[in-house]
Amino acid sequence: MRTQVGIIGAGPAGLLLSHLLHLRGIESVVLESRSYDYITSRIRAGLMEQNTVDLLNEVGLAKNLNKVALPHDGVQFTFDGVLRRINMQELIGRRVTIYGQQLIVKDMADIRERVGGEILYEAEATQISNLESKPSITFIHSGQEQTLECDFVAGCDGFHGLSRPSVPGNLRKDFDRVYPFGWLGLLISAVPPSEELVYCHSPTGFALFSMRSEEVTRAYLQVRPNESLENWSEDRIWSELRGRLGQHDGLSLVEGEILQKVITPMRSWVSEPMQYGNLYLAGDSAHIVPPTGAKGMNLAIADVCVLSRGLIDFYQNNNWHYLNSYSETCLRRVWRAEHFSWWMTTMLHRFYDANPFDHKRQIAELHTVFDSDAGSRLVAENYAGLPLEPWQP
Ligand code: FAS
Ligand code: PHB
Repeated sequence: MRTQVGIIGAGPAGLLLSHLLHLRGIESVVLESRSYDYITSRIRAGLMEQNTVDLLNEVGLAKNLNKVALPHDGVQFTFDGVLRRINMQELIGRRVTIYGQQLIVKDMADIRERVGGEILYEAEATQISNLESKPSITFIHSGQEQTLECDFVAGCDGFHGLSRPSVPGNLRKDFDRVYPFGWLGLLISAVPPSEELVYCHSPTGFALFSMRSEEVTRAYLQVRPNESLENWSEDRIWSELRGRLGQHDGLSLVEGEILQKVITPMRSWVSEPMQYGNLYLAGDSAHIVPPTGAKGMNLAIADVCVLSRGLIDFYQNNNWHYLNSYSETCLRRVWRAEHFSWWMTTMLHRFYDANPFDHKRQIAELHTVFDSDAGSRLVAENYAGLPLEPWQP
């Protein structure tokens, strides 16, 4: 098999890149190790930045999103017995939108299929070769080992993929921060406590109340690291959700059936550089953020805009400039998102080894940020998202 751009991974990064290249007549093949049903039903990210939604509208990927997504002007925070709301629309003229990652993945996969895009499901890439000349990807599909020859490889295969390890270890620098807690993610058949997201700092730990629709709550509870689900009975879950939300006008916790519960660890991670030879890493293959800042999926989309512009400029104008500066361009925004995600995480979570001074200092930091317009504006600008690079030259 041969194509212009070999894309490993059909997550938000891989599928968006395949679509953008198609819009400018550039061929690609997407290799995805899982099935279509798996990737279009996996519950993961939920919040989109304004720039992400604008981009999806610009490139014809927002038809279903515009029908069912939930746009929010504001976001709420509870701490130290108070409830604070940041009105992003009023402060900076931008908002955020709730639209489950599995939905945008389905939208992109279906649109690619409709226009004849080549996505091979249950096709696991096992090796990338000749990265400094004409690369090839070896993969297993239908029990057969096959090879995809290409000009470029886009490593969109997430944190556990093989793209990042294909960058020689002596050329790669990894930056890592593991947090001393995880999140218990819950999908609950119940009306959310508020129409907007509520981030809660409490003496027994962090909680987040998001949603997937007006009748389905997506909630998260901070848990100890390496926690097991067996320790979280339904009674304990409801007791902690209620306790961490607290009593505030306008917020009411409605109980309902818990449809799913999963524990995920929390870490910050960046691997530099994000390119080697004709391999370009985009999304979780190059970086991970704690989900407190809701940056993971948005950052993957931001990387793809930079890579798409570089590839289009190469094929249309034989210009290498944007490809040569790909890693440097992406990392400026990646590190801003890493900082914001770290800041929101350390401000809002309880550190189990913190002493009384640390607890009081943390409360003071929350008041410093959320009692002031300047602090609220800073949170709003980063939460609603920084500008994206153009996706085409
Ligand atoms: P993805 O991981 O989405 O996609 C990579 C794809 O590559 C996968 O489909 C995988 O099957 C495939 N793949 C891997 N190895 C392969 C190989 N060898 N061959 C072929 N295919 C291969 N972000 C948020 O903003 N908010 C959240 O609440 C949130 N919750 C999350 C919960 C979980 C459990 C996880 C794991 C992540 C969560 N994230 C969240 C982060 C997540 O949304 C990512 O940022 C986003 O999926 C990144 O997209 P991609 O870079 O496309 O990687
Ligand atoms: C979600 O809806 O899954 C979500 C929203 C905001 C976050 C994390 C997760 O910060």
